[in-house]
Amino acid sequence: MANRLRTRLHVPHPPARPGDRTDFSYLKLQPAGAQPRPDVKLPAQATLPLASGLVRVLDDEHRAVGAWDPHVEPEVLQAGLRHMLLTRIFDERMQPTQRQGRISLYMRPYREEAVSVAQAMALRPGDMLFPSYRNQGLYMVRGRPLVDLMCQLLSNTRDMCKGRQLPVMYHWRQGKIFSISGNLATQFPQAVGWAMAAAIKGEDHVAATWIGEGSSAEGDFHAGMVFAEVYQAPVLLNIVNNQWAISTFQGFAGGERSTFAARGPGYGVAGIRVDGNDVLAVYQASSEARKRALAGAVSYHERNKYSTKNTRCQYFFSIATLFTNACRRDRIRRSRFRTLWTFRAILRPSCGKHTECATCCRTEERDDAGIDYRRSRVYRDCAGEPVGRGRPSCACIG
Ligand SMILES: Cc1ncc(C[n+]2csc(CCOP(=O)(O)OP(=O)(O)O)c2C)c(N)n1
Ligand SMILES: [Mg+2]
Repeated sequence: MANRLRTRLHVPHPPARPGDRTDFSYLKLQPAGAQPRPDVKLPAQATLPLASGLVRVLDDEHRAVGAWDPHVEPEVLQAGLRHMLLTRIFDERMQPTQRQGRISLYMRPYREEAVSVAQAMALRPGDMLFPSYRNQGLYMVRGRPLVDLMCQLLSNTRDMCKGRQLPVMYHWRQGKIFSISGNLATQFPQAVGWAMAAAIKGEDHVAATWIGEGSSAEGDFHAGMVFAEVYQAPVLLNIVNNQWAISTFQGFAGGERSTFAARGPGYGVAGIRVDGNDVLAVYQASSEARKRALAGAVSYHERNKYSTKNTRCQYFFSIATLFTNACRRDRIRRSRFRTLWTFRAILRPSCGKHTECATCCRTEERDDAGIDYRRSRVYRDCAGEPVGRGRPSCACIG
């Protein structure tokens, strides 16, 4: 009896606790250009090396290297940069607005811009998108006016959801962006269902969806994967792994011993793990995933981004994609193109000092759009004085 075996419950241990120095040394990375680019019709089970490795194009000197370099035109790169900066600027205005108490709920796309922007640019306008709350970049690429997103966040009279949804649960029927649900991961089976319907109708469109790595622990994730594989639905399934899921780390979602992308081949869905901070890698992987989706094969794609606290992954197939953003650096800030685009070029000037000044959030469209500011609380300047319609930007700079 002395040698009796006893089971032992394993509870994943987070690499750091609040206040500790963040340590991402547990992440398995690969240098840029290290991954080969196989044919898009590679059998799903043979994609395991892609799903366990990491596709990167931009090296540490910001040079594009390796087989996954999409060799896109400079105009495309500039458009991508503009969309990412617009997303960043939008976020940097909305986050303080939420902290001021003017928005009841807000979720940041901060440092995850490339995930949405690059994939939206690789997709076609007819493709249907099923986002999470951090995919504001999709709206930037598809051209939704910022003022519409702001009004939804502010729950004012021009809220597209008419007050029936929480802030950040945007949608856009004309832009083919499905509404966000507060119940995590519901978009996974919804995207698969849309893709199945598209296949029944013989369309040449795919669906794409994004969930966080924490959400991938939901049952909806597994249901979506099974249906996608069984019916070879033309859908790109992305798991965006930012290493955190409100208070818990990725270990509790099943990311302790293998990558999220590696789940794909187990379902019969091709998987690929991509650096989600690498806009070129995401763009190329998404283009290939789209081709694979339309060809009727299944792929599963993960993106991993780790920066200060955030890493993202995504799945796609031909179905699914899973990307992984895995670069510590913030490429937007370091981009040498950054000087091309400033706040002033995109939004109206702010006072420069008072970053929390609500009127600094005003855009050209706001006055023209005929919004009823009386219902919105965002019409005071940083000194607390009411600002009437037509006043130029922040009262601090007159
Ligand atoms: C079904 C369900 N469970 C729990 C929550 C509460 N919740 C909201 S966001 C979140 C964390 C999600 O983490 P992750 O999927 O990694 O996405 P991230 O916020 O990191 O992008 C949780 C647990 C919810 N909204 N829905
Ligand atoms: Mg997360």
